Amino acid sequence: MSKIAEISAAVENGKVKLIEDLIKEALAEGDDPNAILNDGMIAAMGVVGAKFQANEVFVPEMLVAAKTMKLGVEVLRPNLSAGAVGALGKCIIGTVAGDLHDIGKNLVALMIESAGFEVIDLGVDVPAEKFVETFKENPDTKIVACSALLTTTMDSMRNTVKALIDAGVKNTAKIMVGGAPITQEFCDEIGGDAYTVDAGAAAVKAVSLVS
Ligand code: B1M
Repeated sequence: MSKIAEISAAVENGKVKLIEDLIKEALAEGDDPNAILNDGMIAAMGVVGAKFQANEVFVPEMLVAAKTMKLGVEVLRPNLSAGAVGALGKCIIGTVAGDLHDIGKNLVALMIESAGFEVIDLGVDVPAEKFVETFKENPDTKIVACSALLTTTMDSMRNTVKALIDAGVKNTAKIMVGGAPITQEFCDEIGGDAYTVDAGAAAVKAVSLVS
């Protein structure tokens, strides 16, 4: 089994104690950090999701897989970051109200930070008012980024974008949206400035929006 396959299996099976060593070994053997992230860890979370849908695993297994993935991302973090932090301005990011998923949001935050932004991470389950309040406290913000992972929190994203637009955010900043159930059509419908499918694309888009 390749090291990346071992990493994938460790995330899928929630082997928190193994993940740090496995990633360090993979890096030492010359595996590409992006391949470790995408083909190893993110792919494993997809398998966990499919198994959850098929009632083969349940919330506790999803949680332990998520914990393993988060630790893995922390170990990989120095190998993924590159840019001069903060040079492109501020980006406020959060997972919208009612939604507790933060792995994808954390990856977007990491990539956007690596691209050169100062990231203000509001965490998960963030009320629309909190996004607006933080923007008012940081009027020099260039990007506000909202993540949602549940079809049931898409409405929450709609409310958040509306609150941001009503507060005049679009006069000086751009609103980015993303997450598994979000589409370009939905972004257009709710008035977002940009939708991207993954963290890498989000960082590229964020840079182009301020350039
Ligand atoms: Co939940 N969960 N979960 N879960 N969970 C999903 C999302 C689900 C698809 C699983 C499934 O049924 N197959 C399903 C949603 C179904 C739907 O709405 N259509 C689901 C469900 C139902 C639930 C609960 C309701 C389960 C329950 O309690 N019965 C519950 C809801 C809790 C809540 O939020 N209120 C729940 C809970 C949880 C845990 C807490 C146990 C845990 C989250 C832990 C954590 O995040 N700290 C969890 C997990 C781990 C998952 C899966 C298995 C993995 C999510 C993940 O981290 N993926 C997930 C299944 C799946 O995704 N296949 C699932 C890896 C991550 C890198 O991908 O987050 O998609 P993702 O991020 C991507 C892109 O979406 C994008 O970039 C990232 C990649 O680069 N992206 C953006 C994300 N945000 C972006 C923002 C952008 C741009 C791109 O611009 C701003």
